[in-house]
Amino acid sequence: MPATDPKTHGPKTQSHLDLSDRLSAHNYSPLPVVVANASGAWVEDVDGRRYLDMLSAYSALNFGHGHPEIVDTFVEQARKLSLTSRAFHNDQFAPFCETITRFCGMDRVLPMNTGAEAVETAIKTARKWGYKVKGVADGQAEIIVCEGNFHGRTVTIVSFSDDAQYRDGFGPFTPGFKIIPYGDAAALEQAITPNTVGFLVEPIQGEGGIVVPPDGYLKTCRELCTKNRVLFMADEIQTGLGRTGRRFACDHEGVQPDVLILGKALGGGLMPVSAVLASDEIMGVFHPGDHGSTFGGNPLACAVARKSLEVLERDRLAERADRLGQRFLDKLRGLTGRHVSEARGKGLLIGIALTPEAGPAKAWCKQLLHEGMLCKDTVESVMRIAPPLVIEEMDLDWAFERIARTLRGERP
Ligand code: IF1
Repeated sequence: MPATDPKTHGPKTQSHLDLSDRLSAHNYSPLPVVVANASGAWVEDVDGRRYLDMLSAYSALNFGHGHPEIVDTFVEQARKLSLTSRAFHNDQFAPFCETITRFCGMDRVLPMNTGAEAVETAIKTARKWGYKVKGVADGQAEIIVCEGNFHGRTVTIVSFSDDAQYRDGFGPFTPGFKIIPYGDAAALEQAITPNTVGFLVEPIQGEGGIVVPPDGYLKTCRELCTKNRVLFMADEIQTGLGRTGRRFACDHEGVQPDVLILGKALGGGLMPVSAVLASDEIMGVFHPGDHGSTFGGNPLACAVARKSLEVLERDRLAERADRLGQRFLDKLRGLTGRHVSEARGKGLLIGIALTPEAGPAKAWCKQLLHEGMLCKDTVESVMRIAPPLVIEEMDLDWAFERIARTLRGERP
């Protein structure tokens, strides 16, 4: 039970904390703020206190809270038609497929809902392609993944996590995965065997601590995959859709994946929408009944995702993330010293790595909550900064002032 802190806890906040503590599973330990409404980059809690959202639901809110046009699309579509299941066609599905395949430069899309489902779909795609097209012997397919990966929470996905907590108590696990160091293309070359069907990678590791791999890494991995007939599978669930200052983080190196995995912001901040995209040859392995989802490709999701992609392109949000992110990162780099060892990232996906003297990042995030800013620790010693891409430049300046003042002060 978190202690009452009148500095952060208004009276209504405390009763929400008490009730959820008593009635919900304790699989999270959120900062003590209870958000009640929001607009753009700002949120308000149940006691009327305002905070700048510098996490944006881990990039799911690239468009900010309550983007007016996306909300209009959502409400209009909800009134017209929300769900058919894939037993029938719906009139939003084909236009969605057209928009997203064009946007991604891919032949075909397979829509799902959450990120983990899309990753599972990509794994199934690679395995089936391995058996049916590459000719791997039944049951022998291998997929290579990286140390420090985060791809979701299903049993199969935690099977190849190297974070002990994500796995503890959840076995037996799914076999068929090989873990290699992140950022090391030579390790990929060594790990590939004739049974390797795919290489699954985050172009920048999010949960790993905003880890940017060395320049040229993705390009070299892409070449190794092509040479060895291994599918290059990019998990752009967090890094995609403008977040890193490009359409996709792979664009920084001109890399086109074989299998592209999207989620989070694809739902416009309103609902879970995810998707896997690939070529005719690869997606062609799926036949009716092989795979699916009750809600995948529903008309509400299709309308919202399509509008979100339109807004992203029209409002040039990737360029905006590039410009605002570079400026913000430059300023953060000026804080390097007693408490900050490094500021890193691309676009508006930024990590502030703290020194041992600074202690745990979570305490600093709590301190910034007092200052009216929402952000989140990742790994023990890194603060994650990922505001909505629509954030105003003056709001970023406001955030920088608070971050600078806090990190120059005493350890909380
Ligand atoms: C939570 C992290 C971020 C992801 C990548 C797949 C998924 C995620 C690259 C699964 C999800 C989440 C889940 C969220 C916290 C958040 C997170 F800290 F856990 F690692 F963003 F960095 N691939 N990331 O980042 O997508 O099934 O959740 O829709 O609370 O677990 P999902």
